[in-house]
Amino acid sequence: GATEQGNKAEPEPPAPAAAPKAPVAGKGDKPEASRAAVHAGPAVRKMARELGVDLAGVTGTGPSGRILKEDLQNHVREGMAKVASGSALPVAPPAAVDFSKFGSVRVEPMTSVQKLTAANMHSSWLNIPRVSQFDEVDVTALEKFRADMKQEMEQQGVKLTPLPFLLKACAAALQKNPVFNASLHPDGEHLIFKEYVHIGVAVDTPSGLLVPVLRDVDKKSLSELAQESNELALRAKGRKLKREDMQGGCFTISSLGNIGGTGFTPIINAPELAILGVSRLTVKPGWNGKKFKPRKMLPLTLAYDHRAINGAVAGRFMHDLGLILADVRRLLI
Ligand code: CAO
Repeated sequence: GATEQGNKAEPEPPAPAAAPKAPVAGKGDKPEASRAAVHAGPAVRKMARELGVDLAGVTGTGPSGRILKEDLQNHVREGMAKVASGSALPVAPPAAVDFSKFGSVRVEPMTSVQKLTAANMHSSWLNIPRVSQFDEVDVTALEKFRADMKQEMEQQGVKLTPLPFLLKACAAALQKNPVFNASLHPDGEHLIFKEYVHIGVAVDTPSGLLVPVLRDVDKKSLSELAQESNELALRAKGRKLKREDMQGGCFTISSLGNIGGTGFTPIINAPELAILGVSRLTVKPGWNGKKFKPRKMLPLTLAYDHRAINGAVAGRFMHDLGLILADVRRLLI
């Protein structure tokens, strides 16, 4: 799933001077590993012990993710509010198991990106009633056109992958089905429709998953989008993205097409309402009424927030997307 948005491309916090020890069983209280991995001063640790709070579950807002007294207070306050409203859910705790009893282990700190992704994915998973819808789109003609254009684009230094076509097709489907380009209002009584079409793309980087956002996708050409997505993916991989580069998305595309798999169910990048998962295209026999012909089929998953989007609209979104990807000349109309 995707992602963390608005994450600062700040340098990773330095590794602790002494490598955290492997968990030691039988000490009675919280696991050694979670104590060693958290970044907090002695006063905050003391307060957490008194309150019985595991600091591993507290999000730090101080420099390099350091947990401040206020963070601990907010954590307790939020917990109390959840209990009071009856919405407290059992959380999947970090395992308090001494794995070293079973074989050698290595404990490594998570990067700031990984920690943010973990928090955002958990929150999205717990809070959003998500539906995932699957389809397969015939992209034979698109792939032929892409192959024809590839060399010409390469001469301009641009690698033409299926991504810009997906971006453009999503932008058109978002405009045709505006509820997909909206967010729920915090008052729970309104929808906020966006009149711009900015689309995030999940990029796998050594420090974790980053989601740079391409702006005004509806107004850009395929070659502009190809160039921009090449450049953003490179900057993401080199940790050169700025905070603004990852903000303002209306929708996200998560493509595992170059890696493999027949399908997956991505997690919504809230406050967006939907995400498109793209898997690897395969050649399949397609019946043309007389005989079977080889067709290039692209598997897609559309995951959406059922609080705001109904199945019928999602069906129409997928249908619109399929029409464009099957015949990209529709983008000219
Ligand atoms: N099916 C088959 N091949 C595909 C494909 C698909 N759906 N999508 C891309 N490819 C091909 C490309 O065409 C290219 O091959 P050619 O050079 O022969 O044309 C090759 O795969 C490499 O593509 P790429 O990865 O360099 O470029 P991209 O534009 O497809 O993707 C990006 C860019 C940033 C999406 C990708 O690099 C990436 O990081 N993917 C992982 C994202 C991720 O982790 N998502 C999971 C989130 S959920 O946890």
